[in-house]
Amino acid sequence: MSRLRLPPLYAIVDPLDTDRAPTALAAAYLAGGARLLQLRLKDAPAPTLYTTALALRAVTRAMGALLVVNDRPDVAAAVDADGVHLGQDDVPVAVARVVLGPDRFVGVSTHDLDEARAALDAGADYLGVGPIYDTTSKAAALPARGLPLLRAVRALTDRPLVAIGGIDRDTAPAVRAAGADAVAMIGALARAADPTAAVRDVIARL
Ligand code: TZP
Ligand code: MG
Repeated sequence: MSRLRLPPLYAIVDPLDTDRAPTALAAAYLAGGARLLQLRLKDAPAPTLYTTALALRAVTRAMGALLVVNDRPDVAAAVDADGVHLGQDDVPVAVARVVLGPDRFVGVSTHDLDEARAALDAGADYLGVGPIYDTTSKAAALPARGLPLLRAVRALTDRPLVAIGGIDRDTAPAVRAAGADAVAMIGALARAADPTAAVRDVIARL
């Protein structure tokens, strides 16, 4: 695919322990100006993931926003998402490409320089880089890498980088300045008293 351009906020739709509905969070993020949503439902049965992804496809399309499905190329293809996000424990990039075809993008989570090099060699369209700061949003998250890892990966590639892990409205500008094309957030949005206002605020700072 031609070089991918990502909006500055990579808003991950994952309610964590908040009891908020994914569709409500998605609507709130879009209303605040988010133009890229990733659906991340780690514990949902496949039928729930699929129907939620379909609903998010409809609302993102209506707003001209990109939709990425976490973990599952099959679900991403089935709902005509724009891309998939793969972790180190998911299928290889080449397998996702077979499922998704040439026009959808594939992002890969990386946690050190070796993983970043491998993801680039495998042809990832963008790299996730983190955790930048400590986070409680991911089970068994690795220790925080800080901005040095982001700067080092930036020096390797001009492909888009998505920084993740403990980023909030206060730290987002520095993360961007260290080389991230986009900053990903889960908790800072899902736990906000007013998620729409939180998105608007972050985008204004970026
Ligand atoms: N991968 C690395 S850190 C992380 C993921 C999924 C969690 C990010 O969530 P938060 O709440 O923005 O720290
Ligand atoms: Mg995964």
